[in-house]
Amino acid sequence: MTADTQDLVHYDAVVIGAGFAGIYMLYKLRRLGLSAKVYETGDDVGGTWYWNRYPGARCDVESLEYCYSFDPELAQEWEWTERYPAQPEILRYAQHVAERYDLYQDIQFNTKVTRAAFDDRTGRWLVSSAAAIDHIDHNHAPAGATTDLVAADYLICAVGCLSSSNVPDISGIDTFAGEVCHTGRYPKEGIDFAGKRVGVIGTGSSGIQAIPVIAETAEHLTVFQRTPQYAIPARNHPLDPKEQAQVKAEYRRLREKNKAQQGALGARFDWNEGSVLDVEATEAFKEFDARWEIGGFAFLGAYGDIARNPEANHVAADFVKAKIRETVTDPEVAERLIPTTYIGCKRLVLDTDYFATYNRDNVALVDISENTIAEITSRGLCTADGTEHDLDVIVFATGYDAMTGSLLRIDVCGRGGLSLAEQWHAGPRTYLGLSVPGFPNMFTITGPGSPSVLANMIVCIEQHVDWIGDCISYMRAKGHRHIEASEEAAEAWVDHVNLVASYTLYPTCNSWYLGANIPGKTRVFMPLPGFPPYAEKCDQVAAAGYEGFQLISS
Ligand code: N01
Repeated sequence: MTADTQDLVHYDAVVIGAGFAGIYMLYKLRRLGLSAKVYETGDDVGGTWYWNRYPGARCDVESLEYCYSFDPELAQEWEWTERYPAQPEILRYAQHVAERYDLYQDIQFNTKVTRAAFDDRTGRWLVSSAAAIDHIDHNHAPAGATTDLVAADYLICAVGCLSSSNVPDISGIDTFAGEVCHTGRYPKEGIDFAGKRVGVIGTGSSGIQAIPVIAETAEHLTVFQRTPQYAIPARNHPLDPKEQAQVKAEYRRLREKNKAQQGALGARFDWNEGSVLDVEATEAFKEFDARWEIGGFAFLGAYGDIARNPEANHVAADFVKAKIRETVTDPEVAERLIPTTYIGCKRLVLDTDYFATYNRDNVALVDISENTIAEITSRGLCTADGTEHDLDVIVFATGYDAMTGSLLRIDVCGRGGLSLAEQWHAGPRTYLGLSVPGFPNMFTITGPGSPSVLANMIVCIEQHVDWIGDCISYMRAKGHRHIEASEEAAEAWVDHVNLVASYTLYPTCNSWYLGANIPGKTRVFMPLPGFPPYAEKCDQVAAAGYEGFQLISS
């Protein structure tokens, strides 16, 4: 970057992304009296909940827990309508927050940050941005279309863990005559499936939510499944105002209790510590049945060793397999839907009528685990055995280049021109998931190495934003100009994350937690299991004068 940086507009902080992390960060920076600019690719706030407009999109964390807690008045005034919030309601909530705290004025929409480089000469970040183009894979900004260059003391990446959509490179995709979309980049105007032959590729959380809804209107739906998934009924329902009032009467206590849970959620359910192996199978099945009726992640709280012990995991998995066989009337289809991985090893999915959807006459399941998709033609999709599936619409529910994709698609360069891609060539290396060695004054909200996707994202976001805010205040009070994680601290942190993960069954399957869904991506377990010890560690680091960081005053 050769611009004369003295002439550039300067902000104390630039924030990338106006999702839940970005807008709370902006609020926090304002409260600290700092100038800030937020860049956002979409044309409104909401982040992942702005883009994920696919039919059936709904959060798998309960509404009363999937919201901010930083302002008790906000928490009391917002009324949720359902147990689990649907995408439009979450988006309205994000918009409400942005309006309530007058945040819109500092957010530049329809703008993609293309490059962020630390300028060794001035000790500031130089941030380039361009007009965003709307495209199925719009993570790629148009080359050379830089429209804006600003300078900032702090670069705060609030880019989201699941924002960089993964569209598989299937030959012929551009020749398809029908409509194509990705669930994470779903068109605002929606898609009318009535009278159409629809193909859905992918059976993760997004596919499993979309499939039953699309099946209701499509003439025919073909589901292309590479790996079967475990799903537990969500048991969504309208929220009883009395129940909501009761929860809100003790809201602070509930939110604090949540923070003491491993996943920072579900404080209203019992999370048993006991082993499923200490009880008779009939008793275990009774407990699982009760939790199946409650719905949601309460299922995983039945016993403490499901996520850790293979034998214990089998008991829980067998229960769900029995439910699938009970629900799906065609035994051959049921067997194709039975997962072979450990339950919970990939993120457990909460569903509404997913397995029952395969009993409909207009729904077919195609196993593409071995008979892979060979090509997409103008008429549809062709599998390796030569079978042609004629389609009018193809929905990619193929997930994300998770946790690192959104950051690496920006050309981020630290001290001495070190690129983030180089720094992370063997997998993401952060200290606390908050900071990267070689990248002074850059913070990553819910970055790799923090609990993030293994916990309630909103709780994780608030904890990170509060920590970053405190850190900046500390630096200003002490006259420090730069903060940077040390190589040793990051090294030790990556080892710690891997060690903690190794006590669980998470690393045993090909999940996006490991980057296994993206061809060529280095396989490293990225999130850290366990919110409470993590938050405690962050507090300890701060209390010890930001141990593991180098603080530089000039
Ligand atoms: O993505 P996924 P998602 N050819 O990666 C398949 C959160 N979320 O968007 O398992 C064929 O889970 C892939 O197959 P396989 C939540 O954290 C939350 O569904 O890799 N198939 C898989 O079946 C979730 O975990 C909510 O073998 C291909 C599917 O596509 C995360 O987002 C709702 C393929 C992708 O599943 C991601 O969920 C939605 C290929 N080349 C999402 N590539 C809620 O809150 C991938 N697949 C409820």
